[in-house]
Amino acid sequence: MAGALRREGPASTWPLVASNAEELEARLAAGGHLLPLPKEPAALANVIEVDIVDFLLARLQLLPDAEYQRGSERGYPDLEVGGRAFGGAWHAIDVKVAQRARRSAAARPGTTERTQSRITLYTGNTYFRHPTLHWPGTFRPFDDYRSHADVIVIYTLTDSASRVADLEVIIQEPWRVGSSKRSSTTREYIGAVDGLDDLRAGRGEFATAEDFYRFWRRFPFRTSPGVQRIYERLVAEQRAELETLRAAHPTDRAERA
Ligand SMILES: [Ca+2]
Repeated sequence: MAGALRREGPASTWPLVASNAEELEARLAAGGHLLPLPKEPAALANVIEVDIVDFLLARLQLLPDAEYQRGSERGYPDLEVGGRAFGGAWHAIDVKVAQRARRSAAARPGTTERTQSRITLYTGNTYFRHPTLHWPGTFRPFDDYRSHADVIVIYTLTDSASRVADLEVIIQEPWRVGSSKRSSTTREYIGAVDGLDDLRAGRGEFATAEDFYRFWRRFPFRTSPGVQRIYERLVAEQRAELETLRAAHPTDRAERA
């Protein structure tokens, strides 16, 4: 991902011939065809995330007996994988892109490198809070995943067209890098620890996954009327489904009674 393409450059020369990727980039830059990617962190993160999921999908295509699908823009997860290649169960993979904290001066020894802002692990008041419900924007209830993995991508913001330098990829289970702080003061987001060494080592604030889930499922997140309505609908649907199942298997109920 080298930049955004402008079809007519101020210094275009035609035909434009290149024999490899580096040459293509140099020619496009010389012709003024390359515009920088957005600098705004959420917009840039989105471009990088889409590119990384594309890369993972291309690799998954080569894997026999793998099933996979890309998640929706605002849903969870970004990608799910399953099939025999993954032991038959579904696994959630979410991509998080974060900028290295900017510095005004060179790093002093002993200073902790951080992300510019806290990575968001999950939205706290919907699919995460109610893990047995099939929430909109998700493929299945949260608890139906055998595992959750985050692909965390750290970059340094530059003035180049690609905007990105020193890309570092860290893979962690979300709870392992969980913090007890939110990643936004206005949205219902669960935040990760922000020290790069802690992210690399999986050194979050919780000793176990259970501790992480217990803390954040009790967290007094705000619930908007819209979210409350969806919750009530999903609970009603779940109840109706249960009753249909019971009606279809009356013996189960008799045995239990
Ligand atoms: Ca994501």
